[in-house]
Amino acid sequence: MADDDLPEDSKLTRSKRRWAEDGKFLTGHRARPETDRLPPGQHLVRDWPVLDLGAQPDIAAERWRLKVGGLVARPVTLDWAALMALPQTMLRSDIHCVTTWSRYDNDWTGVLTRDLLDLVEPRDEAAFLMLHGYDGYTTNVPLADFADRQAMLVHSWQGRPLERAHGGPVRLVIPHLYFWKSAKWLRGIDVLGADKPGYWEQNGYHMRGDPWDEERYG
Ligand SMILES: Nc1nc2c(c(=O)[nH]1)N[C@H]1C(S)=C(S)[C@@H](COP(=O)(O)O)O[C@H]1N2
Ligand SMILES: [Mo]
Repeated sequence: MADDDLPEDSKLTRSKRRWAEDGKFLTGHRARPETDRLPPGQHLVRDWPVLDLGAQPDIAAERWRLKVGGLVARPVTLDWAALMALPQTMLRSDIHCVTTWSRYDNDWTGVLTRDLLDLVEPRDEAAFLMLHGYDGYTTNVPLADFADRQAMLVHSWQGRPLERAHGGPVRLVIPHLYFWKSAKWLRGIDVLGADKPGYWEQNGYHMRGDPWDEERYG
């Protein structure tokens, strides 16, 4: 059946298929044996360290907004109710921080970045994103990494609301990249055609940050 015959609500399916054909979602995910679970140079911790620029914004869920704009067909500003109205997903994943700690088996609840992308529909030229936190933090990420199957906008951890210190009410989690890419207190996403460095990237950190390739510094 030709694309033109599809009903209007199949537009998203169509754009997903197109992205798949373009290889936009091919992030090089490899199935890793358990012995490869810990990336090189990392050690395991059981607690969950807090790392940020020092100011932890106090954003009540009712006041929280996420503005998504740039190279998208449908820019949106989500509030808490709109986020909760999107499909909710639970995923377990590991954290790898560039300061060498890793933490296994974090149970996250939230919205898959793919479900957000379905809503805003990135344009063909879209290739990178800049993520903005309420504390002024920024970090850049390729669209393909943001769209990874395990990446999500998270509001709960181990079944409880995400603590303010860890980026509550809503943070990003991109488990296959170093944790500095996972912006806390998420308030904005700019979809861009070209890459540009965020806060840590301007200070020498790697533009992509793959832990298995030890992309720590640029
Ligand atoms: N908004 C915001 N997000 C941020 C940061 C920050 O300073 N501000 N720090 C990053 C860094 S360097 C790390 S290691 C993780 C730490 O998250 P955690 O405090 O929940 O462990 O958040 C990342 N996201
Ligand atoms: Mo970090």
